[in-house]
Amino acid sequence: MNESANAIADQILLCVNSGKEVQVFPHVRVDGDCLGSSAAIAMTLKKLGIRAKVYMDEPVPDRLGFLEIQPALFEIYDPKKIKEYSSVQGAVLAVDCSEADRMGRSGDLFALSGIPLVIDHHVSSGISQGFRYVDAKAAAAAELVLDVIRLLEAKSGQILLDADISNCLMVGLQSDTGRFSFQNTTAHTFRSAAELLENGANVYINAYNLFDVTNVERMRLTSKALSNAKLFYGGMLALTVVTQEMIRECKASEDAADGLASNLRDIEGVIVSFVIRETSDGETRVNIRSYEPFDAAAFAEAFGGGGHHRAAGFSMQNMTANEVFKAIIEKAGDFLSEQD
Ligand SMILES: [Mn+2]
Repeated sequence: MNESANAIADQILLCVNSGKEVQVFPHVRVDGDCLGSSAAIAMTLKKLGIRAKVYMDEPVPDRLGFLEIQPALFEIYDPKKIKEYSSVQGAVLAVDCSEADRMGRSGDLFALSGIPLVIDHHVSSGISQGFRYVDAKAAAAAELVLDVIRLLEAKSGQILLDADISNCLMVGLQSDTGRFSFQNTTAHTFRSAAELLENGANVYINAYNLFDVTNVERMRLTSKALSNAKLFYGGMLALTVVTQEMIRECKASEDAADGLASNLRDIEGVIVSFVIRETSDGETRVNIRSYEPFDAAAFAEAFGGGGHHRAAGFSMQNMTANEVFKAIIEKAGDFLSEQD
């Protein structure tokens, strides 16, 4: 087992009976992996008699509501309460992200600690402060959290993994592996999944809620965006734009365009797909999906974003969707020609 995983477990155990809180930080715009993994570790800590809370930038999105995690486990970060939060701070733990600037406003609270703990699987060039259990080969942060939970069990002599915790981690695995079908899925992923199944996780209900359930509004938005999609570079690049007007016309929710980039990447011959989306707060957000050898993370980094080799994204504050469109097409030319 990795030395930093060991150190993280030790740091966490220092908080037992200390009255201090382990503060868990997912990234902004939570997904199934970061929410499931954050909730799982917080629930585990409570079983150890440690105060623990997940500091969220925004409430749990509707599409992940099926997890039915106890609301008391979450704190919607309020910048005015930072003194109160910091007075109980025992340890800070970033989950599925490595740095304060991925956390939104709650990053200020995370940054107060001199020894941050990190459990992450993103390609990251970040700082080396604190204890970092980072493995870019792990399919999901949930795999790494499971490792840490097993260490906590060994060190405390308690059985901690239960059905609820297992299911939260399973949601992480299923989300980040596209129900065990992406290239990141390894034998270790399946071993972790088997362990979680044995402990009461429910793959079937999760899969329905994560991947299958939809609504008419979302269907309409998806079909509109897909029919507007354009192909470039001899069909290697697919791109579509989702405007606020389209979202309004379809009466769809803000996150209804999630998953579109994967649909576009499925077109035969496409090696990279982009979905450019106008958000209600005036940003332009881009989701990227790719096939080998196109490095989506490197592409996103060129625009100040990041992610994984096959799935990444970035946001632009002062550019319209159209301007971002043009910038992407131009930049992609360099990327695609390098790969010949
Ligand atoms: Mn993840």
